[in-house]
Amino acid sequence: MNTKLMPTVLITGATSGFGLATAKKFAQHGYPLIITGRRKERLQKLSDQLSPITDVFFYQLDVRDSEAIKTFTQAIPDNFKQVSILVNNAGLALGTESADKASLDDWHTMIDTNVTGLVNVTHSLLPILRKQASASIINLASIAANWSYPGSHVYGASKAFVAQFSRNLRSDFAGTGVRVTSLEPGLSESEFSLVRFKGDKEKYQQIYNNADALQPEDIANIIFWIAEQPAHININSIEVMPTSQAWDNFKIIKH
Ligand code: NDP
Ligand code: 8X3
Repeated sequence: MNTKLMPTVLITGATSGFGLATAKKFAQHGYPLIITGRRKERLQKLSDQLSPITDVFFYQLDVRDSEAIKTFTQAIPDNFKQVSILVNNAGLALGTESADKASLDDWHTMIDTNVTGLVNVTHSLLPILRKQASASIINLASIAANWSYPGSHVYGASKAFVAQFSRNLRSDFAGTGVRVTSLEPGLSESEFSLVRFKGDKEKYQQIYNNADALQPEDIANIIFWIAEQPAHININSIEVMPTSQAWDNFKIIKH
């Protein structure tokens, strides 16, 4: 197929959940893809699956490693160099204990991945994105960026960084071809909670059981819709929840 005129989409964390569904969505519409993540065998499998319908370049990448990201950016083959859509999706939450019981290592891992990792990738890709007539950066924040809940501490704070970083990038690039969106989903069914509960399948299943949670394909559709808007439209932010979820009442602890 002739993909010359299609902008390349770069997705971080394409081995699971939102990233995987987003890769499939853009592939169905013929966009050339760069898919990244730490689990190489999953990248290989996805690449094999999508290569019959679009051009795919996969690269094993840990977003926390700024040197590896520089090497990666230089390794992008010429026919994928016109990256116009960056989906900064790689991220994770670890633990739901209250702050005093949380692990400092977990806090560092969330900050290193959700904050430093996203910044690493963005900084490395900006020179390419700025060269495009029109480009989109779609950052995965969360409802946890906007609303607090017990056990969210560093996770929610890391996503608040993503939301504010997105607004600040908007300020820098207003009037240029670069658009920026903060996407802020609520409860969504993916490996996210399996990672958060450190492999505890029972807790993982309890979260999603009978919850009618958002599905990765729902988020992929929204990401695709954002990217497909005409160049003069910037979707600044979208907060999206399953119908089954709403803001909690402000609780009062009576003595
Ligand atoms: P998944 O756990 O299913 O997917 C997370 C992806 O991030 C995986 O592909 C994983 O790949 C990748 N990833 C994690 N750490 C790293 C790293 N250090 N370097 C590179 N890639 C990494 O979760 P979701 O799809 O649900 O989550 C995607 C994003 O959406 C995250 O940023 C999450 O915080 C956010 N989000 C999720 C919500 C939910 O309820 N599910 C709601 C709101 C936001 P690999 O392990 O192969 O590296
Ligand atoms: C994930 C959504 O509500 O688990 O970002 O924090 S929530």
